[in-house]
Amino acid sequence: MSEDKGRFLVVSNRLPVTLSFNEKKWEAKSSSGGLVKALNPVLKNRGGFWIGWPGTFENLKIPAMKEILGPLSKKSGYRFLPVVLTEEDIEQFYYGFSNSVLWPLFHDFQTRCNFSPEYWEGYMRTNEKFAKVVLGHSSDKDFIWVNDYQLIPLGSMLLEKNPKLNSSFFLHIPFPSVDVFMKLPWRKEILHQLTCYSLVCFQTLRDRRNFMDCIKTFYPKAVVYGRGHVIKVNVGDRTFLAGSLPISIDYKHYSSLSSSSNVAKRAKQIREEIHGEKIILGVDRLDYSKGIPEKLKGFQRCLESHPEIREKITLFQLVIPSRDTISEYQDLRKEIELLISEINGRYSTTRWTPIIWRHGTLPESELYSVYRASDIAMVTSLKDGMNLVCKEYCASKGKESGVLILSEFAGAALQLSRGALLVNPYDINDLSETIYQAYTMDEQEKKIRMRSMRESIRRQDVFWWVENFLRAATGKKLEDYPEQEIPSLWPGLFAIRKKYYKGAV
Ligand code: GDG
Repeated sequence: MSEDKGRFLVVSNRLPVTLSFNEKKWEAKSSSGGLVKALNPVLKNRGGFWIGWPGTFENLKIPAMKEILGPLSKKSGYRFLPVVLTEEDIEQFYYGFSNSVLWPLFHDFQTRCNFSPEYWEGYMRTNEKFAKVVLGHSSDKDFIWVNDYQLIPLGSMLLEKNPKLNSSFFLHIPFPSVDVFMKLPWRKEILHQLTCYSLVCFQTLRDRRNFMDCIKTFYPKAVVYGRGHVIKVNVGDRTFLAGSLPISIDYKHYSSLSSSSNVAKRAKQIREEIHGEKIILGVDRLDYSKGIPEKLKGFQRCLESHPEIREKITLFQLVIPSRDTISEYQDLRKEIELLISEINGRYSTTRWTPIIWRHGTLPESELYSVYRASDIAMVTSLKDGMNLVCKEYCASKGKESGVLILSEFAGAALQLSRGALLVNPYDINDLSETIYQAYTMDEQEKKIRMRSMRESIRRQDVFWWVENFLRAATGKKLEDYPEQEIPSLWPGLFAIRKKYYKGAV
C-alpha cells in the first residue's frame, strides 16, 4: 500500500524493545507484557510505526538509533520510533500520574492514589513529547492507534495541531464507576480528552457503561445513537464512537506452540520435577491489583480445611517483576515473600514444599511448558482490564485438560464464565472451596468446560480484536493494510529533530 493510502501507527508508553547502553555498547531486549504480545502479530509486515519510549535515558543519537533499531525493525516488520524522555518525565508521567494516580484509581484502589499536581503537569508535558513524534510521522490518511492510560491526552493534542488526524484509543485497564472517577481532581480534563478520539474503546461492556455514566454526569445533554458493542455519542461540538472489545491472544500460535514436542517434553519434565500430584499455576505481574496475597491465603485455607490434599498439590507461582522503584510494589513483594515463607514453614514435609515461586520472567516456550504441565490455573485479580494469562492457559491445553479458576473482577470473566470456576478473590473461603472443587473435578467436566473456553478464545482471538477495532474506527479491515516494506525513518525524524529537539535525538 502506498503512503497516501494510509499507514498503521501504534502508540504506547513503551516500545516493544528496551534499549540499554552497557560497556560502550547498545543492547536491546524485547519487552514482555500483554500489549506487545497482542500487537506484534498484527503489525508485522504491514508497514507503519510503533512509537514509544525505549526505556533508556541515554542520549540516543540518530546513528545509534539506526544501528540498534534498524535490524530490529527489519526483524519485526515495522519501524520502531523512540520518544526521548528524561528521568523527570518518567518520574512524574510514568511512576507519578500513570501509576500512582490513574492505575490505582481505575482499579478501584482510591486510597493508594497520590494526587500530586506535579504528576499531572509531568503527564501533560510528556504527552506533548509523544504528540510531537506522532505529528512528525503521520499524515491525515494514517490510522493512529493510541494505547492505554498513560496516553489519554494524546488524541486531544493531535487534534489541536491537525483536526484532520484520525486517532483512536484503546484502554487496556478497567474504567471505574462514576463514584470512583469523581475523586480524580482532573476528571473533567481526562473525560474531555477521551471524547477527542474518533473511537474510544474499552475491554468490556461494564467498563463502557461506567464511562458512559461519567459522560452523562459531565455532559447532561449528551446524545447516544445506536446499541451494541459500538455506539455513537454526541457531546455538543464533538461526536465520537464508544466501543467495547475484549483483547485476546494469537490462539493458533500458542495452541501449536504448546503441542510441539519440545514443549510436551519439557512439560513432562516439570511435572516430574515438581513433586505432588497436581500443580496449580499462578502467573502474575507483581501488582497489588493481581491479588497474589489473596491467592496465597486461599491456598493456605484450602490446605487447612482439606488436609487430604497436602503433599498432593503444589502451587507454582510465577511473579513478573514490575514497577519495582515504587515503594508499594517493594512492600507487596515483601508481603508475598513473608506469606510464602509462613505457609511453607507450616506445611512443608521432607518430600513436599507447598509453594514454589519465582520472581522473574521465563522464555516463552518455558512459560507454555509450565502452562501445559499445570492442572489448574488460578487468576485472582482484585480488578483486571482483561487478563491474558487465563486465555493463554486455555490455549495451551490440547489433549490434557485443565481447570481455570478466574476472578469475577477480571474482564475475561465475562467471556469465560461458562467454562471457568469464577471466584470472589476477597472471599478466602470461596477461594479455598473453589481450589478444592478444581482439585476434585472429574475429567468429563474438565473437558467440557475447557472446550467451551478454548472455542470462545479461538473465535475471538487477537486478530478478531484488531479487525473489529479497525472496522469500528475506520471502516477498514486488517487486509486493507497489506504486506509492505518497512517505512523510511528519515524524513519525519529529521523534521522532528529540527523542529522540536534541537539535537536531543
Ligand atoms: C494489561 C492489563 C490486559 C507473564 N510472565 C511471563 C510472560 N508474561 C506475559 C503473559 C501475558 C502478559 O505477560 C501479562 O498480561 P496480562 O493481561 O495478564 O496482564 P498485564 O501485564 O497487567 O496487562 C490486562 C492486558 O494489559 C492487555 O490488554 O489483559 O488486564 O492489566 O501475555 O504471557 N511472558 C513471558 N515470560 C514470562 O515469564 N515470555
